[in-house]
Amino acid sequence: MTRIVRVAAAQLGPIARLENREQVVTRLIALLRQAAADGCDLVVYPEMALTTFFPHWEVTDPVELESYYEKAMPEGAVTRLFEEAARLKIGFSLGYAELAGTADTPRHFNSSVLVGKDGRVIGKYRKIHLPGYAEIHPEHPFQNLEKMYFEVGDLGFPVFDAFGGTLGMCICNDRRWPETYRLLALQGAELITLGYNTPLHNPGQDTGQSPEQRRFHNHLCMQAGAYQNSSWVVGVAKAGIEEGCEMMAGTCIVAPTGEIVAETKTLGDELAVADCDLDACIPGKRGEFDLALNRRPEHYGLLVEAS
Ligand code: ING
Repeated sequence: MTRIVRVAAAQLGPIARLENREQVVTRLIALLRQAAADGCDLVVYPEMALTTFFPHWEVTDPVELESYYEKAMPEGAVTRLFEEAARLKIGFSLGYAELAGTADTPRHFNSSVLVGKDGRVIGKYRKIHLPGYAEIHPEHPFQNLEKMYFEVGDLGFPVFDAFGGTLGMCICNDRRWPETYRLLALQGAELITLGYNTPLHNPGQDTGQSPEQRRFHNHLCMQAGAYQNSSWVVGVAKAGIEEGCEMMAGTCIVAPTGEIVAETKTLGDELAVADCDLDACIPGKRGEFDLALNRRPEHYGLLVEAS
């Protein structure tokens, strides 16, 4: 019996700074209903899919800053998304800014949850590779202050038994690091969901790459990760001009062969859908990339790491 998961990569256009949760959730539910009509099992939303990407500027008002974080998942208007998903019997992954810890010691993470067809949270991931910097660069047209607004994730790279297979999550900059995919693949990951908010121009870490090179690198890192770990990769953008910052699209679904099998065409709210046969991972996992048989960390010399 094949293990096919019909996946919708649910790209979002810009989320304005003043767009409230009700308005955003209405957009997410519209995509959810479209995916359900297409017979999808799983919808993958972008990184920070509930708010504007506020690390792009210094937020001086503490009340505004606090408003961007979810104190529970779900809470408030977001509950409506969970209820509709359960009604439609469709699962989803959702990126959001998480407030954790206690009132005395609050903690802030760039997180994502995986939710089953029953509307219950299966698992959570907290972004480990935070790009950008922790201090303001006034000379930049916009910032990337993720190191100021978030802690490094403390949950590792967990995998979850769900949708008939083994799934993992990562977030945005994580996709540029081969360790991300390998650590998930070493635990058997067959489908990796990730969302991203990626400017076409990234000051501070800008190495003068052209927009074309940034778009190329976006697909390169996901296709390589999928191929080298024989896993499906679903990469979903928040795209368009968000509060003056031009964000790339490039939303795509990548097969375990590294080939892109579906991608979006616009910069707005749009689905890219594909049937992801989890058994398509097997030839690679039992052949070229049989990690137990062919990978040799004990012979890598001084660079050998724990994993
Ligand atoms: N954004 C970007 C990303 O990794 C970036 C930061 C942009 C890094 C361009 C390098 C080049 O896609 C987030 N949110 O991680």
